[in-house]
Parts: sequence; structure tokens; C-alpha cells
Amino acid sequence: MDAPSKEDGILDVAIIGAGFGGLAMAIALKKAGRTAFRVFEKASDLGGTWLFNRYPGIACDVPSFLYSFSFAQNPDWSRCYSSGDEIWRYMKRVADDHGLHPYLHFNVPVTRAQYDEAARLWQVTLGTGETVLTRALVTGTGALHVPSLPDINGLDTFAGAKFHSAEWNEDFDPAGKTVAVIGTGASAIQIVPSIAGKAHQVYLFQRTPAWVVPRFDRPTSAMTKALFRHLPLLQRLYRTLVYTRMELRAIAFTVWPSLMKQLEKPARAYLDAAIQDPGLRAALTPNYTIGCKRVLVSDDFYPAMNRENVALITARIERIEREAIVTADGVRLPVDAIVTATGFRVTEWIPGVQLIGRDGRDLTREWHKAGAARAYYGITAEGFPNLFMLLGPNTGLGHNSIIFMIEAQTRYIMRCLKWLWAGEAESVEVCAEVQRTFNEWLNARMQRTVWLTGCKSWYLNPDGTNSTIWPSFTLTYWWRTHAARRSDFVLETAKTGPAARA
Ligand code: N01
Repeated sequence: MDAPSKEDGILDVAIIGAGFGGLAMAIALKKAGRTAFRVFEKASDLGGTWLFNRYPGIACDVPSFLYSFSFAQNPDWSRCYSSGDEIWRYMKRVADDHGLHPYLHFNVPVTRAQYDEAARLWQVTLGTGETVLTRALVTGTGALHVPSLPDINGLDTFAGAKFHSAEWNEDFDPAGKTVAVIGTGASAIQIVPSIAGKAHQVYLFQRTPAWVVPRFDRPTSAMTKALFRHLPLLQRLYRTLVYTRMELRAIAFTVWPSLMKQLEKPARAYLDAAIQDPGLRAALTPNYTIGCKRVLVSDDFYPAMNRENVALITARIERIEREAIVTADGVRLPVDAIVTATGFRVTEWIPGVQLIGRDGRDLTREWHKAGAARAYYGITAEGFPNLFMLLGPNTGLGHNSIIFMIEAQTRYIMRCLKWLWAGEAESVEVCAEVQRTFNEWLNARMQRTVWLTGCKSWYLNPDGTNSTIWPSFTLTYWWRTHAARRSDFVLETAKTGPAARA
């Protein structure tokens, strides 16, 4: 391969994935003057979730002036909530600006990585058949990209167009067609308004109504763009204000979920004002605490539901036939296309990559066996030296920008890597006891949060525990990870060897 690497052919760092996480890590390495790293991406381009998700109407539900790198502010966001395509183009620009292209390897999936304890190296197996050696391995594989397909009788026999929201068929034209959308999550509520104006008829199949709050989206004025371009500090101040406003919600999400009732009031008022039909309004009214599932933000979902050609179907889908969906109440609805907006297999963790650590331990197999993924600040895991994760277990958010978490993690990983580069250690592994104590704290903290107030969501493991969300303020995460404590880790050198492990 023609990317930079050390003379001995061993990389300092191999990164899996070229989404926001992988790019942040690559940029941090470059800024530190390291060049012996590569980013392996299974897709044909960078972007991660923003490359895969291309459905009509896609946008981020966190304001763009916050959902962007702190070190790569963009004064030119066209809207408060920019489209998926604009976010993807931003990522491309950031990669260009930081000269990342020689380090990015597309169409190169990583299938397996095994830690060689004697050599203190990771052997990384690529889908191309090659093997590369690296001192440290960073996973930036993200959580939202393996489609979760509904187990509905007959779905495979449907003869019309059929695809998951994250695998949108770009050739599909909804004009004049009857389209079924299954699911009422963040993806579905963006798709329905975007196709309703063209389609002949849209059926939205709802299993659980979602809490929806208005987005108040608007274009960024030319004046704002000019001000931000010429006064970057002003943009930083605005970003801080947006961050603070979102962060304050953690008080209700993670400390006093009873306060969520106060957040329900404006959402209820919005629903009441937007939907006049009492039957439809009742059907769209959630029956769980707001925030337990992801709060949806939209200005056009409710207006779309008021359209003559959009119907909400709450009856369970009994089966799917060649040309129709049949519900449990016996109604047969002929449809031309089915969009499964049914979410992602989030708890698969680092899908498609087998990670074998010390003593032949398989990371994701252990997590599945335990019924929950456990790590240390979602970044490192006991038994897996020199392995670092971005957006690992319990670092997802329901109230703020995930990019804040990625940047905190990148900083933390860089501190650990510096121990390797300074010759203080050849391997870095979190102490088992430290990880156990951390997870006890995490579990106790989680009990107080809105995510355990009784709803069923993709945040939860089958046993109802939560391995996906950070149960506190992002500021707390930042504070706890702003410095990696050496005492939390076993640092081994050639002299100390495995025998010196605590
Ligand atoms: O997926 P979801 P998503 N029969 O899992 C339903 C991010 N994201 O792709 O609630 C019928 O939220 C399921 O019903 P229920 C964001 O983090 C962000 O929409 O389980 N229905 C639910 O309604 C988000 O949280 C953005 O009862 C079935 C829906 O499908 C995450 O991605 C945009 C079913 C799945 O909702 C996932 O969002 C898009 C079945 N068998 C995504 N199985 C923005 O930034 C599932 N459902 C705006």
C-alpha cells in the first residue's frame, strides 16, 4: 500500500472507519506530527453515516453550528439544521483541508484484528487479503449503519421496490406511487414529509408514537455568515450558547427525569396545535416519558400527517404479500413500494470486525455473552491492550452533539498513545478493577436517567440494561476524560513483560 508508514513497515495506528470519529483521530495524529497511520474504510468514500444515509429529507437533529468539529468551524452552514449532503460535503472539505487523503484507504474493510502479545502489535486483516501490523488500533465504526430489518411474514415476497432507509434506492421516484413507510423514528419522520408531496399515497405504519418537538429550522442569513466569517470568536460564542442550551437538558434527562414532564408540555402543545383531527392526534400521542426514546425534531412531520394522501396505520402488520400489506384487523392495502425505516442493529457493536485480544479473547463475543457491552469510558477495554474505541459502549447521547464526545475521546486516546511514543510503554491496558468500578458507577448512575423509565428503545440491551448512552452531562465526560490517568492502566515495556501485569 502506498500510504505513509514506518521504515519497519509497522504502523503507529490503524483506524477503522472514515466517519466523523475516524477523521477526528486522523487529524489529531497529523497535528501531533505522526504520519505512520492509515484509515481503512469499507465504503468507497468517507462520511460514515452521512455517506450511507441518503434518503430524501435527511438532516441532522443537532444544529449544524454545534454538530461540526470545534477545530473546523464552518461559517457557511446554509441552515440551522443542514442537510445530510451538506454535512457530508463539510466532512470532505475538512479531510481536504487537513491533507488526509494519502492516509485514507477506501473499499478496504477490516475483517479481523488480533493482538500479538509477544510482539505487542495488532495484526489487522483486510478484506483485500492483506495483513498490516500496527502498534495501536482505533475503531471508529459508528453505531448506526447495519440496518435492522423487521421480521414480518412475507416481506421477502414483496414484488415492488423495497429498501431500508439507510439503503435508499436513488433511482426510486415516488411520483404517483403508493408508498408504505414502516417505523416512526428519526428517519421515517424526515422521509414522510419529503415524499408526501410527490407520492400518490403514503401509508405510515406506526408501532409506537414518538415525541416530536418543533425544529424552528431556518436559513442562515447572509449577515450571520459574514459576521461568523469575519469574527470567528462570535461564532464560537454562538456555538457555546447552543451547546449550553442543549447541555442543560441533561438535568432532566439524567438527574431528575420527573422534570421531563415540563418538556412534555410544549411537545403536547405542539401536537395539539398541529393536528386538528382528534383521532389522528390521539394516535400520535406517546404513552411514555419524553426522552426515553430519542426526541424527534421536525417542523414538517405533523403538517405532512394532515395531508389527504398520508394515512397513519396503527394496526399491526400481519403479513406482506406480493403487492400489498395486510394488517391484523384484516385490511389489505395495495402498495407499490415499502421503505423499512426500522432503525439499526446498534448492539451488534463494531460489526463485521472480529477483535481478538489477549489470551484469544473475542471482544464482541464476550459482550454478547454478557448481554451488555462494557468498557472504560467507552474507549478502552480490559484484555485488549492498545485498542481504542471511538463511540464505544455508553458514549451515545440523547441530548447533545456526539461530536463533542468524539473530540473528548480523541484527546484521551492521544494521551495514551503518547505513553507508547515516549517509550514509557509498549502496551497500555486498562486495569480490570478500574473498569469494573467504573461500570458499577455507570450502572448506578443509569438508574436515575430517563432512558430507564420503562419504554422499549434501541438504547437498551435485551435484558433492559443500557450499554449505549452516557448517563450524565457531556461536561462530566469531558472532565473525566480530559487526562488519562496512568494509574488506571497497566503499562508494559519489553522489560516488564506480561508477568508484571497487576
Ligand atoms: O430508527 P429508530 P431510525 N414493525 O430505531 C419501528 C439517528 N438518526 O433510523 O418504536 C413495525 O429510531 C420502531 O418502532 P418502535 C438517531 O440517533 C438521526 O429512525 O420500536 N415497526 C421505530 O418507530 C436515531 O435515533 C437522524 O415501536 C418497527 C422505527 O421502526 C437513530 O438514528 C436521522 C419494526 C425505528 O426507529 C435511528 O433512527 C436519522 C417492526 N417490526 C437517524 N421494527 C437525525 O439526525 C422497528 N420498527 C435527524
